[in-house]
Amino acid sequence: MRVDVITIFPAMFASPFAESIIRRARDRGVLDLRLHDLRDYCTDRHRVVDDYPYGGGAGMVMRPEPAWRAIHAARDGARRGAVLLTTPQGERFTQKMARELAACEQLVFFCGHYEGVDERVRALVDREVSIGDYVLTGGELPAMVIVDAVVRLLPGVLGSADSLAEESFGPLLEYPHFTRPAEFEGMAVPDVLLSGHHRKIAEWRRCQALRRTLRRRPDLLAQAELTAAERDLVERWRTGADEAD
Ligand code: 9D3
Repeated sequence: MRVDVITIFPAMFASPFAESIIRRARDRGVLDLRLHDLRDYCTDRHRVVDDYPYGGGAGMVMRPEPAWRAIHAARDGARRGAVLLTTPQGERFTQKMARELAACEQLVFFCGHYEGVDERVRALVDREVSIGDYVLTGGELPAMVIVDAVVRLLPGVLGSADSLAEESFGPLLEYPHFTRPAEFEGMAVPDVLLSGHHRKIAEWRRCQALRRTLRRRPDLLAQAELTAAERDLVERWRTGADEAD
């Protein structure tokens, strides 16, 4: 996959894109990542990327000319792809969207800044994306988050153990994890995990996952495929006075 990022802060991407999974994807040639400094697409001497809003008001607007030139320079028409604008007005990013984007041959990110981008730039944009309802300082971190979520889905990026984990990614939260030592700061690992009884361990984990999901993310339980017995269990927890987890 080719990923182009258009930004006024290209240096922000150096470390996140040079470590861990993204680095491995680049080293293996699965990811061809290209950073574009928006200011390089200015034609004025001072490389100005923002201007005052027509109609007045607070804040600045990203000028259309450098944005337009940068997107045209980045987009490779021979590849099936999408131009994404990171903006608080965008559609909420989800794992489903990550899977859709992972099917593209190219993604071009235009990282929003200031109060926003001149509306006419949207003629070149396929999707506007937000990563959630909190206020960040710009669209760079959201672009990194999206690239991270998409690239790990590309074939050949994760090891086989991680890929298996991806396949089993369900609508439930994960069960609690433990490693050695069996007792730590007075806290013991649950006996069942030391028992070697695989069926009981699987049952315990499923039960813990259900319980956690009910307590922390009841919205997820609605979509989960549960057995009749599991539904009963959840119903008893819901109506009973169980300890929070
Ligand atoms: C005063 C109105 N604000 C809109 C909610 C202005 C504004 C705040 C923050 C305009 C831009 C920004 C910078 N944020 C992003 O560009 C951004 C973002 C975010 O702040 N949260 C979650 N996802 C994203 S994607 C881009």
